[in-house]
Amino acid sequence: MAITLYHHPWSRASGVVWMLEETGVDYELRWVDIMAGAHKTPEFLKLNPMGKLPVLVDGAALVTETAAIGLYLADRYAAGRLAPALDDPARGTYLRWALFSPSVIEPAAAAQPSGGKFNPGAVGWGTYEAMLDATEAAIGSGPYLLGERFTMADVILGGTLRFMLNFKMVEPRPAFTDYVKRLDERPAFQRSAARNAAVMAEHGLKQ
Ligand SMILES: N[C@@H](CCC(=O)N[C@@H](CS)C(=O)NCC(=O)O)C(=O)O
Repeated sequence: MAITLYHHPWSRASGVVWMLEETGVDYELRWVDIMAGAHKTPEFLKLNPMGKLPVLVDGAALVTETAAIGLYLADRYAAGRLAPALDDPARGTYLRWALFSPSVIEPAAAAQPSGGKFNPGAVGWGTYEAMLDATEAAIGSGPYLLGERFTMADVILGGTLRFMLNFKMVEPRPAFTDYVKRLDERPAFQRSAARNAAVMAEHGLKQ
């Protein structure tokens, strides 16, 4: 049975298409018309009580939260390739940066416009500047977060950075733009972009 991704191309589900393409599994996209509120219906709320995309269903497994979906796919279908093995010391670095994305990069960037009124010692994301510096240090000289080795952590963190650079939510440091440019060249990313574009065209959405 194919994996089903509840999808809208303007949502984080578009990044999950990249995860699926990197993983190399069969999948189908289920259109969720978020502009018409289809993600707030009782049926959808049974899948994700947050009323948010993405949602991935794989047989009896139901996964929400973009980073969790990436980690699930890599462990389940690409262990040792997109996810370091359980006994590989690189797994610590892998998990660290995969989870840094939703727990530090996203909230720090979202909190920034409010003028940093939070106590950096109490909130998990510290400060916007510390987040930028730590992200830059994680990328280092690259090409990927684990050096020469590309993993799902790059899809998770790189996907967040791409989105935030596009919407000017993080400053365009050369380390960030060069890293995202490298990721954009990956054939799996290009296939995902084409698939998302095809859904947009099918539903008459602006690219
Ligand atoms: N923490 C969630 C966030 C999901 C999320 O905010 N999804 C947005 C689209 S990118 C959404 O469905 N928004 C519609 C809404 O909240 O009404 C994740 O990482 O997957």
